[in-house]
Amino acid sequence: MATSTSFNRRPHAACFQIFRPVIATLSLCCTLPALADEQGHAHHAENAAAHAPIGVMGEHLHKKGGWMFSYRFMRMHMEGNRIGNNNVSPTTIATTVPNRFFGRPMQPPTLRVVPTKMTMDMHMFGAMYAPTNDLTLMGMVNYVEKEMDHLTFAGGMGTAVLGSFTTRSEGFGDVKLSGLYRLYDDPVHHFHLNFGLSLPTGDITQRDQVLAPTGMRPNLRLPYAMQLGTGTFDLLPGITYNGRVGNVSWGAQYRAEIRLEGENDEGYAWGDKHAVSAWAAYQWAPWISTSLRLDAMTQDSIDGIDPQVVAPVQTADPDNYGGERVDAFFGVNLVGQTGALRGHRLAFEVGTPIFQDLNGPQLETDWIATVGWQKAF
Ligand SMILES: [Cu+2]
Repeated sequence: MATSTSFNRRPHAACFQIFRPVIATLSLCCTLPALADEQGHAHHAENAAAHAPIGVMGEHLHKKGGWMFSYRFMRMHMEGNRIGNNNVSPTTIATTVPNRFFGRPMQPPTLRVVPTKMTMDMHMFGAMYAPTNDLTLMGMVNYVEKEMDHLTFAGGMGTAVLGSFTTRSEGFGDVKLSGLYRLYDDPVHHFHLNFGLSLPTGDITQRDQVLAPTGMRPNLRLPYAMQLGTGTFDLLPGITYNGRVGNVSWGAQYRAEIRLEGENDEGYAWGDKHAVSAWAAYQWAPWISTSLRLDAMTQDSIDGIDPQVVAPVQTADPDNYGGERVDAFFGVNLVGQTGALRGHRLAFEVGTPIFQDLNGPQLETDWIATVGWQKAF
């Protein structure tokens, strides 16, 4: 007998939601050349190849006194589970993967609740200011919305499904403050250093109702993946390279997240993360460029444990976090050259993993999309 709590079956609707802004972007880009033609050559307006793909953060500096404001919307869609490189079904997880809390009251020997899908939406508001030609300061505030669907198997063993449920969390994430420092510049090559600090402003005590294998519906502290921040002060070091000759541009960036504390207030710390991105772009006209990007990242599992997160579900086990992933992205940058659109940058980038090796069982990433607007003053 199956019961269901606000279970959403709308993968295609979710897909469409993210492509709607993309379609809007494409229709806008059709109007841009007409505007550019009105005044012939557009002088001094920045062109499309002046920026890296929108999914790359902190990739450019500003001239002394320059300001920039930006808004980015990112959606990450995860569906299905992996252990290492291999796909694993909910039934296999529920009947074979040990529950680390087995032996405590009401805890079955294997995992009996299996996440099937997760979406994460992030609204990112950013500001940049350059006090000197060599230093640009950057601040970013995020608003995060998370949603995770689960299947609950009935009782302590067997393959009968009791029902499904969805947990949700939302709120402001961690505030990030960074400095970008110019290291080397010539007409083709540019290098700068990234150094940032992430402040633990995001809540890590979010709760929601779940469906337990017993049929009860307790309100519990949500597992790590559903919390809004890391809970620790994190160092965000990096180095960025940009190159350009004519209409061809390229770049690379190394970035890391290093936890500055051994554990947060709830007793754990996320694993350190290291990532490398490399991209190339071609500018078809001053108002449009398209890009390809590869991003490779590795992250450790969670260190420590939140004693309030105890449940027969993979996400409650700090060992089922981290792993390695390589994503491939396609991006478009549009920059208005004249009139009211002059200097406004609209960009999007969509990507999918080409390799995933996850400490699991863990939900696999299916696609990531970012749409953004930027305007410099
Ligand atoms: Cu900027």
